[in-house]
Amino acid sequence: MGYAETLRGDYSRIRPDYTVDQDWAAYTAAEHAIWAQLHRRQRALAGRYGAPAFLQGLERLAIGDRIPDFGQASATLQRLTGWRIVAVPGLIPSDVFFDHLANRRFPVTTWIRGAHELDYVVEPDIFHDFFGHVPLLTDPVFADVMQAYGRKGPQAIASDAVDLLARVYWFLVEFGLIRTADGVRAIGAGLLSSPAELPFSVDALEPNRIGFDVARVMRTDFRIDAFQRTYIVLDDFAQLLQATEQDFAPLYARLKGQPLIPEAALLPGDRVIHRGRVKAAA
Ligand code: HBI
Ligand code: FE
Repeated sequence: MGYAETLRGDYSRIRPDYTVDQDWAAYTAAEHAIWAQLHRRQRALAGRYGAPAFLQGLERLAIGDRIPDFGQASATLQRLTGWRIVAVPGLIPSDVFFDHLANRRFPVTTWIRGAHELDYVVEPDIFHDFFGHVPLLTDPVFADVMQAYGRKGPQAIASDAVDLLARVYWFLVEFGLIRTADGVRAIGAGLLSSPAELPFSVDALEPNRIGFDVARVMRTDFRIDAFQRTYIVLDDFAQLLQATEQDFAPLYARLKGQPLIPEAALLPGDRVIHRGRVKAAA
């Protein structure tokens, strides 16, 4: 009991699967104005720092200056990748979250942050969930990654390995980068919805950027209250899909109980990726 008591959304109307109605007509003009402000700023930054697949998703979903209607977005997603959006009041239990993803339903929070907290909110709101996460669900390969992640939930719960699995989500789905012909670009929703960390993740000299290795990711510590010290860089989405579809049981057995790699550490086997332009292979 008490799951919702410390959380910010309204959990009084949840169904057994923690979904609610979006009730789009109930958003006020002031709430749409906050969305518009966040959207304009973040779209401009995404044009420079976001991955091409993310930018294409913004266009395909016609994300604009009003709070999106989940029904309309779901119709577009259904057509492109078979996903749909379900409205939730905020954070939901892990097993329920995994089950939605496993069935190609992406939970999006209904409430929007206030004008006094435009730069950062602790819990995900509709701007983070929708602007940050939903565009990449229009990409067929990334859409399969998200379902594969959800399907891993029950085994991770049974093996007491949710923390290992959740680091894949953290380092890739929330804070991931990808190589492009123009240099590294952001794919993570935590980056794409953040005005400060998005440019930092791509341009700053301080953080490590290392090539993707799923065991390395599962063993790496992270912080939730400051910019990341290490970003993981994908070669492409197929690399992540292949990793996420493998059997994690041997990995869990090997990694459980091992100490975490400190968040800023570099290891001998790490593939360090320069933040600048990636040279095409000769
Ligand atoms: N609930 N709404 C919401 N959004 C999340 O990203 C989320 C969640 N519940 C659990 C959760 N994430 C993580 O604990 C899992 O990815 C492990
Ligand atoms: Fe998120």
